[in-house]
Amino acid sequence: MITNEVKKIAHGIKTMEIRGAGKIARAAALAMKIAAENSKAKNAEDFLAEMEKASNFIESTRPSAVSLPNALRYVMRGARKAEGGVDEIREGIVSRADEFIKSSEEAVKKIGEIGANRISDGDTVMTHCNSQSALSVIKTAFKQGKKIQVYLTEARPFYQGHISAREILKAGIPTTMFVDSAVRHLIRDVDKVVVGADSVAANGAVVNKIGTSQIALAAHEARVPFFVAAETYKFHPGTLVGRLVEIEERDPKEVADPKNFPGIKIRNPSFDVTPAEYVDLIITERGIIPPSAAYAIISDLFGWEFGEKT
Ligand code: RUB
Repeated sequence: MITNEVKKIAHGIKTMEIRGAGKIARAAALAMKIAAENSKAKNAEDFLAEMEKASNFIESTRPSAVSLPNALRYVMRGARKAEGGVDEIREGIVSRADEFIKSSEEAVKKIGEIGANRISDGDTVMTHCNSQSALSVIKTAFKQGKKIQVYLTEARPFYQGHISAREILKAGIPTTMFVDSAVRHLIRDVDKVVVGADSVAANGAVVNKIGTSQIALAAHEARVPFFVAAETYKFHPGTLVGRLVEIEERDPKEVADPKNFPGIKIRNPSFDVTPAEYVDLIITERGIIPPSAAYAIISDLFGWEFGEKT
């Protein structure tokens, strides 16, 4: 049932109070759990129809992070696999939602441990936007005693860089922030770049916060290793059958009020695509992979999808 609490979560994702692909996915799983627990459906068919409706409603909030539909499908699979009536299906949904939330939190931690092995003492690490997985790598390396510093962008127009700055400073890591357009100028001071991902395509291309592909380009030119920290639920099954990741365009007012520029058209793409050739490696909870292994991850993890509902 789409309760007020479910609506609140969906609204939170849409307005970016809840943001970042991992947090969005966990919030979606929680919303499904709440929807299942509050359903008044009397039979399995009605219950499943209600859950499908809730899932579609939550999925419609933001289009670029595949972690959202992947989390919803993971939870809904619990319902489809359950045998019996409403109670059994409800239990299937609730347990899969709990399982997703727990394992996705563990994945972020694991990515930190694995990724930290690629950070050296004395490194200056650049990051962009606010990615829990990328920050997990940075914070874990620092906790291991590596004397690192962080360079980070503001991430205009939404300034998620400010969120990262506060988080990194709280961890006690020396931090320098600059405008997004300073990346090419400052990349010469950087040893490694670590960013997160909203979606990873079968060809190894990475969708992440707008500006990521420019950083990758600058890093490539300056021979600075470019790492992507991404849980496997950020890999996009649809890309295996030729679907494209939709790039969200947000309200132009986040950039500037069009009223102040009569006649202007303002665009606000929120994500961009970094081609695989600019990505040195992807740090997943299953280990470090080259972007060319994205196909194998997707077919291994999501192969079942193509025999079922995609
Ligand atoms: C957030 C963003 C993050 C990824 C990964 O964009 O691009 O880099 O979502 O984050 P937005 P995480 O602020 O528009 O949601 O590693 O936390 O899942």
